[in-house]
Amino acid sequence: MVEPSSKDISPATATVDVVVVGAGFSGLYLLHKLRQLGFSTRVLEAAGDVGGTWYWNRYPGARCDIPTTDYTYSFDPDLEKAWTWSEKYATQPEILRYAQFVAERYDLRRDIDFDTRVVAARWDDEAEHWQVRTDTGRDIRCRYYVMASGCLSLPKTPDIPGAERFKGEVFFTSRWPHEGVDFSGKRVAVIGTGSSGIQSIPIMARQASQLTVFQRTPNFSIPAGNGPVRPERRAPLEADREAYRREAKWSRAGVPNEQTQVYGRYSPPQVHRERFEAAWQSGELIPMLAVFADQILFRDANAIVAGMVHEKIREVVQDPQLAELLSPRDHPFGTKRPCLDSGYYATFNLPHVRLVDLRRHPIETITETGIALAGETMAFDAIVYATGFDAMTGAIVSVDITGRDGITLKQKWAHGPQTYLGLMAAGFPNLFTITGPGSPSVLSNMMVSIEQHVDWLADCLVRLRADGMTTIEPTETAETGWVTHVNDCAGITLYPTADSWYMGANVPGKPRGFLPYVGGVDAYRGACDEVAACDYLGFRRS
Ligand code: FAD
Ligand code: N01
Repeated sequence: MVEPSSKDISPATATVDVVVVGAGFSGLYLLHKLRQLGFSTRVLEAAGDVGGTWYWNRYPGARCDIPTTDYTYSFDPDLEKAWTWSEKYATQPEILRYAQFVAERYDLRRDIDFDTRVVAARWDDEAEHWQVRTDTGRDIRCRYYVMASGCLSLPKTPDIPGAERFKGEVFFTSRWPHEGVDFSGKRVAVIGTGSSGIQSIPIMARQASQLTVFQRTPNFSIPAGNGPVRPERRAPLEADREAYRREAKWSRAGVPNEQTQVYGRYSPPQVHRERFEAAWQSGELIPMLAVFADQILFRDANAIVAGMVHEKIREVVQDPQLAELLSPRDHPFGTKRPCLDSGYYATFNLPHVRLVDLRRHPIETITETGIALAGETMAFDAIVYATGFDAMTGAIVSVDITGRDGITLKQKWAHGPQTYLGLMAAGFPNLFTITGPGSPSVLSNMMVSIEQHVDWLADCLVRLRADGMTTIEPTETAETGWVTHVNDCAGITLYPTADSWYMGANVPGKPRGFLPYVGGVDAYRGACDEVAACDYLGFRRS
């Protein structure tokens, strides 16, 4: 075991117990935890500071979509007492301040190399360590290597012809300038109507002289009803914080919520309406995803929810044709991540805001001065790409990770990610992923899933140390079984029917397959605990 003295390690020749890629919420908690357990740990982060998602995504209107009272660390009760969220859904600057507060409170920055991108990592079977290469030219060796590199951290490169030609200002929601952007008096194009577009469009519309929204697929969006944290949300937390957090950990999606037994297809319209309105008024995604027990299983049940959202859109958007264009018809509700908005649909009633339906009028090319459709060319001062991410696997395989026998993870995952429990892959000893493909991850409150993975991993390393062992790797049998289970669970739902980033369908050439585990945070936690309790069943340790 390497001595736990990471702060004294010279990065040029360093060897540590654990290298962690990423200083978002995953990397920060991992560093804190491993340090407490006496493992020397170095975090390598491409950004200039901590925060991950909340460092990069500074676009106007960026907020969380899980209430911040839930989207928060729970590992230290004193930390919980030391921080109070100002709103139901905190803004990006506030969440970033929280990450910075955590980094300061536990003195984490001294073990993080910022502005350092990991480009490659190679397993040395004889020495039983990973050799990690960075873009600064400094290498670092470690026994355990953790990709805490984020599920939504690698922006999709624009796959639109002529994108490089445009001479005006270009922005990506996922890489927003730190100094902010003033669109006053400008003609602005926004491409993309996922969560990032839907959050930012109403704010950009307040500044721009003209705002043109290029929509390929309409998305379902729910009014966030933001404001101070509601008393009914605060009360259970304040009454018994420990019980509340425990309930979250053993819930379906990482937030305490009723597990309904009401089936849409077997209940009367009055029940449909009551349950839908209650969920809609909550302004929260998880209740909206659980109006009926069967809404993600059967199209008829799902159509009840979708139809009522369509009604809501028609109530707000004055022009019926526009309302129809904004109404998703191509995918069942929830099979793409629904959005939370503040005034999104009403924005389209403004005279200077225009919606372009890319299904009927595809972009022919981006030009030096604007965007050309068949038969129409529009001039813009700025183009905003809200076009999303190479989700879940992108950041992992963008690092050239070579495991046992010279096989890269990219090669292994060429037809889709293969993992055991979303934590490890056969052929890649001592490599862990946090909230990786095959785990509940993006289908859950990520804070709960991050903490669960970090705790499991930390326990695993402690057990290896206690047992005098130095390597761990899943067996191919266990991995195949888990992948089958992940696919079987997804297969009984409607999720695979949508062209979503959950399916890898947003990135040209990416293999199609449902990436996260849909079996629930509770079932998943149970499986991970059981595997550990059974002497790491399905893993080979030595
Ligand atoms: P990240 O925060 O993505 O951090 C990963 C870090 O790794 C990044 O800083 C990145 O720079 C770094 N990195 C990646 N590759 C390398 C490399 N090769 N070398 C060095 N560094 C590297 N989830 C929720 O549960 N609720 C929400 O409300 C919510 N809102 C979101 C809003 C937005 C705009 C986005 C994009 C995502 C949101 N998510 C939300 C998901 C969010 O990503 C997670 O909640 C969480 O922040 C992920 O933390 P992380 O540390 O795992 O990853
Ligand atoms: O990305 P997206 P995002 N031409 O992939 C369109 C989290 N998040 O950054 O659907 C034209 O959802 C694409 O169209 P289509 C959250 O988990 C949370 O918005 O592929 N259009 C789509 O409309 C979220 O789900 C929050 O047809 C193109 C859009 O761009 C995830 O991050 C806020 C195109 C991309 O939507 C990703 O959200 C932000 C092309 N070539 C993010 N390529 C919260 O609210 C893509 N599009 C907490």
